Amino acid sequence: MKIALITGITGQDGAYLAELLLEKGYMVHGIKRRSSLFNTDRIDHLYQDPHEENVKFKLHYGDLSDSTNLIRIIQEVQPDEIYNLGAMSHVKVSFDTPEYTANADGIGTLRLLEAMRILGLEKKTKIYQASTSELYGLVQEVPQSETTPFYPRSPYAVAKMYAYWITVNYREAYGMFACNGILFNHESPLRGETFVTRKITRAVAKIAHGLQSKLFLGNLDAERDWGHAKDYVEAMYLILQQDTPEDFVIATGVTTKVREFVRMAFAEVGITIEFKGTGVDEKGYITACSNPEYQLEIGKEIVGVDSAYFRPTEVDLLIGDPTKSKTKLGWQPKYDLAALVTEMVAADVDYFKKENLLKLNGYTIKNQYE
Ligand code: NDP
Ligand code: GDR
Repeated sequence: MKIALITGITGQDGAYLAELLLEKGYMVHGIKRRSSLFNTDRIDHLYQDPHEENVKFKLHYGDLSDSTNLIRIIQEVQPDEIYNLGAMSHVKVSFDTPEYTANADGIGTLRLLEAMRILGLEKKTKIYQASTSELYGLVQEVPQSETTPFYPRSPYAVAKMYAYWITVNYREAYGMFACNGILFNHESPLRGETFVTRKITRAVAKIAHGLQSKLFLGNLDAERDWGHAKDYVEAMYLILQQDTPEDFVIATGVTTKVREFVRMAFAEVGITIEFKGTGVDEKGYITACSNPEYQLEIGKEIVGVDSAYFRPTEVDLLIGDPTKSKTKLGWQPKYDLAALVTEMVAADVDYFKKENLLKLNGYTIKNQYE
């Protein structure tokens, strides 16, 4: 039985990857951070009582900023494969917490690689580094491939650039099976609530049910190559199953503006919206609503721009070239953007239908922060 260790197991990708590896018969260990509230919502369905026999899923408290903790966990687990998904992963927040981001996202990767060397595992254990299309930053060429130069545009991307190169360096210096997956944006119903796609799909569901009046966003012109997280964790697994360690771009090859994602998401619940104005004065209005269940007034302004969501430096256009991953890994995504939007909106509509029932019956519902 193969043994995997996943950092960031409580995140979107960690949850899908853990599920995939368990299906493949792995023993899955994950590192979770101590938190004052439970932070395991996404993986609770995988929990196994440690008192039972043949437990295949185990969580360990830890943090990428704590070397001794990482060494101890890796020593205990003796993993065949490490998937380093843990990170402060929000680009905008990285401008607020740049030092912490560098520590967790940049040096955290070094700590794992060094732990493997200290424990003499550099020939036994393979490691996957969660690299990102944010490395491309300011557009140098499109579509972006494994050979496109990097130009990071945020503390997050700069930290991830260190992690990318230290992974390459340890592969070359010590012959380690260390690989970067350069993943373009990937989303799902498990996506964190403050990333733009999930923020939009939640707002669509809440506005439809009368739980929110307006959605405020930042740059509506940004273009992203959006895929489904479920497809992307398959690629992570495949990258570590190759004969030689290499870096791969994982993307759909299709790019879409944020504004178009908003339109598609509202269309899922029968709401047609039209945008008027430019920059911070741009607004989205309801022009039609085909769903009689929703009491929405035609002409109502439901989308606005708030400059608080602008980034000091933005990444305008991402579109990946997945040729290498398709030919070498045989990777093929199952979802397109339309299917992704349908699944995300349906999940949020289902959730907020229930929240609305609670509200109608006099219960208070949770505050939502964006
Ligand atoms: P999430 O933000 O959903 O999950 C991040 C995970 O990292 C969480 O489990 C979080 O724990 C954990 N974490 C945060 N800080 C630390 C720390 N200091 N030590 C240990 N663990 C920590 O991210 P995704 O699942 O979306 O992404 C997974 C990885 O892939 C990240 O590294 C991200 O940067 C990268 N990436 C993501 C892409 C995407 O589109 N989703 C694209 C390209 C790269 P907690 O739950 O406690 O917060
Ligand atoms: P990104 O994802 O920065 O690409 O990083 P995010 O969804 O945060 O932003 C995508 C684009 O949408 C624009 N935008 C907004 N973004 C947010 N979060 N909130 C808003 O209100 C809003 N309005 C417009 C942004 O400016 C941006 O251009 C994600 C993360 O998962 C990273 O960890 C990962 O490395 C990259 O994807 C690939």
